[in-house]
Amino acid sequence: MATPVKVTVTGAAGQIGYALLFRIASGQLLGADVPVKLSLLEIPQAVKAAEGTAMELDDCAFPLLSGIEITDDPNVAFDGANVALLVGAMPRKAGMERGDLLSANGGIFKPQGQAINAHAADDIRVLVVGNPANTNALIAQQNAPDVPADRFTAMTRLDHNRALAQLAAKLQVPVTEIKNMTIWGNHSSTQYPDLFHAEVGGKIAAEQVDEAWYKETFIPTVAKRGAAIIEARGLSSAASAANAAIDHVYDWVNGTDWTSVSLPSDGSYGVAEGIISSFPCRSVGGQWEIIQGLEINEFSRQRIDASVAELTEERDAVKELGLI
Ligand code: NAX
Repeated sequence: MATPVKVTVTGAAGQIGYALLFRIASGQLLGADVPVKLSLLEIPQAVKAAEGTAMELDDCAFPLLSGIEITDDPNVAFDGANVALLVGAMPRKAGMERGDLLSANGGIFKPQGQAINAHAADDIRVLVVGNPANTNALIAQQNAPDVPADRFTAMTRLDHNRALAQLAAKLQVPVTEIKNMTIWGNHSSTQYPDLFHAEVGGKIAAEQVDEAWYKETFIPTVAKRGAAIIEARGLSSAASAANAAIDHVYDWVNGTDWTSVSLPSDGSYGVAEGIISSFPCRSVGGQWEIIQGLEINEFSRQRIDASVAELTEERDAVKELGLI
């Protein structure tokens, strides 16, 4: 058997962790022939619950699962890690200011970035799911100066998949008919799902829906889908978030022509260099590349700029807090 790939999952005892771990262990994250070793990182109070999940993983007798480690120490969890899924985060509580939220998450993502820097394998790939995902990814990345910056990504794949589903339902086509969907900006309500480059049956999507539906229904529905799920389910998205994390890493490792990924900006499309913002990306040879040369019309420009402005504010706030 090949050497197992070490996959570290933080927040392993949470809802997304529960939906994610079984799919990783069954081979859906990396491929049906890739053995995996799981490392579950939790806070001390949740280690016992993570142990319970590990018992269930054992009980599945997954052929590809070569071992499970459970710890509350990031230095152990990230030791030799090849893939890190940073899911555990501090949620916004009622009355919490943005500064408090960023500061609480800095207390999580700064030491995790440092532990990744000190202990992870040379080929480490990081996906941040825990919110505010883009800025949490920035904090971790800035605290891991020895790791190439482009190994740090944040998840906008759930937004991307939501956009595919909404458009497919509107046009009554299978999701497989839709190509070149893009989410730009922050994983927040300012995100911009772009239909000017998406194609349905080979034709531009924006030309197949009326403008009012696009601007007043589609964009807010995609951007506020997380809140709608909470309203309906009483809990935030978990299985769909886990599914998006699987899609993101699978495509990163195995290649894809076009998807949405939040990664450190190189200044493409006028997005401030260094912030972790969502772009249209392809994956080639295990590396993300921003798809270049797209024309950005005035409407898209305004939307992208608004979301990027939010990200630069968050970056400035975490800088002020001494987190980066
Ligand atoms: P849960 O509250 O069910 O689980 C979070 C887990 O993280 C808990 O078990 C907690 O003990 C653990 N944790 C907290 N601090 C930790 C630390 N320092 N080290 C290790 N573990 C730690 O939340 P869940 O529903 O699983 O959501 C997890 C995160 O995903 C949240 O921040 C949530 O906002 C975010 N989401 C991001 C999405 C995205 O598209 N990027 C969508 C889904 C989700 O809302």
